Amino acid sequence: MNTNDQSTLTRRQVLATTAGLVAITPMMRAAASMQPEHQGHKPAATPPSPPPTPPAQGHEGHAPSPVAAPANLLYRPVIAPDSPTLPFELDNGVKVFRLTAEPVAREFAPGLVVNCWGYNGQSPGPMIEAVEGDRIRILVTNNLPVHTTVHWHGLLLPNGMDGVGGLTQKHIRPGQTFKYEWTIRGHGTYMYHPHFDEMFQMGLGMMGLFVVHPKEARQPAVDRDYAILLNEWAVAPGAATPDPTEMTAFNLFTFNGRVFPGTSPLLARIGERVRIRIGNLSTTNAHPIHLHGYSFKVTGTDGGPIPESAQWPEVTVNVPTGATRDIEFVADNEGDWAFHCHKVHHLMNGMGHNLPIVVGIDTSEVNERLAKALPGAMPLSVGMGHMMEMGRPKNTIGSSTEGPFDEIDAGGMFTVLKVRKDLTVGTDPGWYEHPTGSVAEPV
Ligand SMILES: [Cu+2]
Repeated sequence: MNTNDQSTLTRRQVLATTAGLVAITPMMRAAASMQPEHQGHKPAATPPSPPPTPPAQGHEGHAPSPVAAPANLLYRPVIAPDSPTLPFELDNGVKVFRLTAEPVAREFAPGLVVNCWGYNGQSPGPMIEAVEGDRIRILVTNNLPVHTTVHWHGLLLPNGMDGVGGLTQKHIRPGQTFKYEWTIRGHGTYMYHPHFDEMFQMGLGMMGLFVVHPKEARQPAVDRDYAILLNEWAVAPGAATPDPTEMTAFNLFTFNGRVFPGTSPLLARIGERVRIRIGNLSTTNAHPIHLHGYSFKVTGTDGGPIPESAQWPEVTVNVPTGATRDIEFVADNEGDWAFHCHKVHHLMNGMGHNLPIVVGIDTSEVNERLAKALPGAMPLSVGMGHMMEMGRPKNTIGSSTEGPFDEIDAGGMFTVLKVRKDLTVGTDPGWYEHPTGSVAEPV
């Protein structure tokens, strides 16, 4: 299915899932097709999943409010690449969101599908987007075989809405629906996740982004507002279910539940101001996220906006687990710029961990014996050609992708910021065409 078909399907889903409560405007149509979508989510066969939620909306100009409601709904929608935004209904001025906790199958990239737990057929769950001062109601239905709760991470709320199982509320038992309702204070980039058996439930992928816009747009206003949730997973080669008891040896690292080359690019036109919101709910690791070609400023955390006088320039922002960071820059440097975690193991897709280093050693005899004992095993010293002959365990992918010049040696937490003079709405511009004489070459 190509990108355009996806956009059409998506708009139909918007209409179907919101059943007349939300008017779809021409601006929203343009916006919905702005960012190419991978749509990797595959709802599990059992239990039945709700209809797929629509993808994040785009941002060609200030999108008018999708709902006939107060003027404070005017905001530039955030795009969470490869992940949808949760639609809502209005009930007497209260924004009503619905989350269903359930098992889901998530395609991390073509050839790699992982059995997760998540919300509304997604891992991460759909992004919740609201405005400071909103009265919100979130109805959480538990379609898991175990108890759960939802904690609204970083949000300033009444204690009884904080979602800590046993401490501030009863557990949500299988089949039950709980109501969380409060008036939003503060604004920024937040997250949500269970606060019952966190190790198990978050290790299987239960988490999502929660963005709150200020009542008055922050200045300088941004033209593009992206959001990415970081997670790490332990999925044994050949398996499809993560091991949530793993504490250190993770082998898959995702941006919004996708690994490179499955991650969508971030797009910007020359001169646009770009914000990228980065949240981390990994089990253990902080992720130092690095952007090439730019100096940016960290403008906010899940504690709120950082005053301009306290911002300093960076090219890498470390995002601890249980924290968010907003970065901003003006896209004034054309090209295809790598955007990735700087822990080098987090740029690999599941292969090569915990193997002895055998560079420089003649391993031919060892390899033959290993191949007999462990068919499909892949010693580190084999070349790419040899690797293809041996094949790889099922449900695993490599960490190299054909690029415009040579193979790109990356997987995991990696994507590309594509900055262009011109962009066609809804279309990936392809690889950057460098001006003659501007590329490093042999002499
Ligand atoms: Cu990392």
